[in-house]
Amino acid sequence: MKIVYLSLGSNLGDRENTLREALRQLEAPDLRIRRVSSLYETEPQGFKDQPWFLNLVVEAETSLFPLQLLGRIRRIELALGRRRLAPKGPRTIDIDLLLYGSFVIERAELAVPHLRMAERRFVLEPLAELAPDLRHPVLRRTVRELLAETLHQAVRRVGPPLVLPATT
Ligand code: PH2
Ligand code: MG
Ligand code: MG
Repeated sequence: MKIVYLSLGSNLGDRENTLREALRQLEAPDLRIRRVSSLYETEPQGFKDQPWFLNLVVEAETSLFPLQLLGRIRRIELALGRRRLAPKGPRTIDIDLLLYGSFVIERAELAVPHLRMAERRFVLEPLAELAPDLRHPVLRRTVRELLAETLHQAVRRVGPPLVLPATT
């Protein structure tokens, strides 16, 4: 079993409902969601001329291998109406694999840790809520340290963690 962190974001349609549905679809016998961060409204990074995002981070425990997990994520994105319009442009849902244990993976299909996570407050702020002392396996710096350098990006907490329906 590995502990993984996922970043979820939405800036089209009913953002909160889409995130809730994504959490519901992620939860599975081989991917148990352990903790969910608060909900944050965040200024778009990269391509600026698009609506603000709702973002959150999830901590999960999984028996899936990294590429299996990536396949699962793609399937859920498609099920929730993700269309690849423009790179970094508006999307109903984006689910990114941030960390897979302390693995470092650099393949054409998948890079872990996520290549831009260390420069994105919309990732670091919710991640710091769950795991401030977690160390980035390549940069060797904690989430708290990395966050301190991104505070110029606008991020505000807008609500408590979305509640998952109870699983049996
Ligand atoms: N995702 C991007 C690009 N920019 N900005 C914010 N605030 N939140 C995101 O989730 C986001 C972004 C590419 O996936
Ligand atoms: Mg992304
Ligand atoms: Mg993505």
